[in-house]
Amino acid sequence: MNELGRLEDLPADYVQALRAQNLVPLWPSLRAVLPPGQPRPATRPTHWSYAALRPLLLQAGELTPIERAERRVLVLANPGHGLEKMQASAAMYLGMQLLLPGEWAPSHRHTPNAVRMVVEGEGAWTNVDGEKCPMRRGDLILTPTGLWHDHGHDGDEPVVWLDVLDLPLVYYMEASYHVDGPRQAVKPGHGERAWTRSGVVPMPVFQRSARAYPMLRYPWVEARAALQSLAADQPALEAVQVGYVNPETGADALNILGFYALMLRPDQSLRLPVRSPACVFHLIEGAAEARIGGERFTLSEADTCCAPGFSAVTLANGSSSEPAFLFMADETPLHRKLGVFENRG
Ligand code: 1HN
Repeated sequence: MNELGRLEDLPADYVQALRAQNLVPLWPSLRAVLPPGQPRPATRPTHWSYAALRPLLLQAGELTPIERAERRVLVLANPGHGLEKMQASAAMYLGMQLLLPGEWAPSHRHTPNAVRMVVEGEGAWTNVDGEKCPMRRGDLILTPTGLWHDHGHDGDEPVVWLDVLDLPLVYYMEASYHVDGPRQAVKPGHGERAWTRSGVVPMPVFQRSARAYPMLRYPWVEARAALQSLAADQPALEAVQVGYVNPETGADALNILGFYALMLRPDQSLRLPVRSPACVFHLIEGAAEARIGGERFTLSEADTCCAPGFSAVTLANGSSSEPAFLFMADETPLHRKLGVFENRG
């Protein structure tokens, strides 16, 4: 591979003449935008400890009333992108959101897609498109692009959840905006209970649902039971993993990011394939260790970490008696749609 000419090799007045015409020579930057063999991600393997962030999030509850925050969130920012960019990876945003008893986070809708993974507390709900979704630990709740949503809390303890959004991508595309709206009424007649049995879908008078996002809440009790059934049914199966899908189409639950739950058997160590999308791991239950590239993170419950694309990842259960359960989010649907998805095994 030839060494390419540098900007400093060019006469300063020539570079100035180019700049005056809004022109830039490609060759000094060609290797940076097309590195050899594989990308050089800005995303760094990063670990966010829940024990460390929880008191800071509760402190935000004292410092900033919900009316002054709209959404009271501490963003899990990847230092590789610069903290102010609020990115976990190229396409993923992560935040821990706190709602206190009696609080209400007002109704709005926006172009980025969001999901909530509930971390702790009872009594909160989110209303998405008129569906009042109870928020319980481990539940995954979709807030697809364009749907109205607000959050309320009828319980008596703080509720915390992890938000995952495709905000960095949608913002980069200059397609990110929001609209405020009035409090949304609860519409009767739809809810995840109609879709919780795999293989059968609601079909009133021979019609399938026409809704783009028929199922908004994926209860943890169901996903956890599915993982345990899968593990029991296939004792030799290494990757005990389920994906969150649209139950009408079988496609990914959302268009841009993918969501999965994984069970590690006691003492299990699982090497994941090296793939192009970045991936986020959040420990719902148990104890685990994540080895990402050369880094090693010990995950306690509610801890979150991220792996850049093209990195080697091994997940290990830290317990010899109990399974560990992880929630994962990644950029696979985006990479597949763009035709840049790679699995290098
Ligand atoms: C948002 O609307 C929520 O509705 C949470 O709870 C986090 C981060 C960036 C932009 C919009 C919410 C968000 C967000």
